[in-house]
Amino acid sequence: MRKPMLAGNWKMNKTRDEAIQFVLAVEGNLPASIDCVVCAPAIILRDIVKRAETLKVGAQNMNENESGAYTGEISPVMLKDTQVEYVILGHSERRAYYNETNEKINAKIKKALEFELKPIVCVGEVLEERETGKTYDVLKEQVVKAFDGVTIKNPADVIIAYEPVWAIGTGKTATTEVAEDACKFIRGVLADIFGKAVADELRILYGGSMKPSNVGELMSEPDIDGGLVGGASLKADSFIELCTTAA
Ligand code: G2H
Repeated sequence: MRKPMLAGNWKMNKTRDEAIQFVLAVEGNLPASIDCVVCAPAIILRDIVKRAETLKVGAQNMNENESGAYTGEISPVMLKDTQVEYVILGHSERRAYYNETNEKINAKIKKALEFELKPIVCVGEVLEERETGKTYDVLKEQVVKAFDGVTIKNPADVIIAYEPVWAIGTGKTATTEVAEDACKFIRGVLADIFGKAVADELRILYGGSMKPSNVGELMSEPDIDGGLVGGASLKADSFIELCTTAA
C-alpha cells in the first residue's frame, strides 16, 4: 500500500517568522495517515525542522556536488546537516529558468539517494507539447533520463510528481482524467525501468493548481497518490484542509 502524501512547495515565499507561524498553526491539526510535507526556502529550513513534529520538511533544490566552488548553491551535505527529509528535484521552474536538464536532474537524484534524502522528482509537459500530441513522449524521456542508472533500495523513499506545466499557478487544473492518464503512463514507464513490483510501490503525486476543492477527486484516482501544491499550501488553514481531505 502506498502512503498518501501532500507536499507543499512554497517556492520563493515566506519569511522565517511567517514560516514559524505556519508550523505552529498546523502542528496538532495534521492527519497521521498521510505524509504532510512542506518544501521551504533553504534559508528557513532549520527553523522549520526545529519546530516540526508531525510535519515533514523538504528543500526545493539541491546541487549534485558535495562541496566546492559553486557560488550560491546548497549541497546534499548541507541539507542532511539541516535534517530535512525530502528534496524537490527537476521542478519545471528550475528546468525553465535555470536550464536544468534531464541529465543534471539524474545526477541530483543519484546524489540525493546517496545521502538518504528522499527525492520528489518533477516531470511534466508544456502546453505546446500537449497540443501537438507529444505529452507521452516527453514524459517518457523525462522519466527514463531522470532514472537512468538509479538504484532504488526503498520505493517508499522515491516520489515522482506529475506537473503539467500549463497547469502550474494558472488556476487551470488538469482534469482528473488527464491527470490519472498521465500518472498511469508514468507508472508504466517506471515499471519498464524498475519492474512492476517496485513501480507499484512508488508514489506519484499530481501538481498544478491543486486546491482543497479538487484534491479529493484527484486523489480518488488509482495512480494519484497525493499532491505537490504551490499556491494553496501557503496558508495554514488551506494546508490543513488539503491534508485532511487527502487523508
Ligand atoms: C506546481 C505547483 C507546486 P501550484 O508548481 O509545485 O504549484 O499549485 O501553485 O500550481
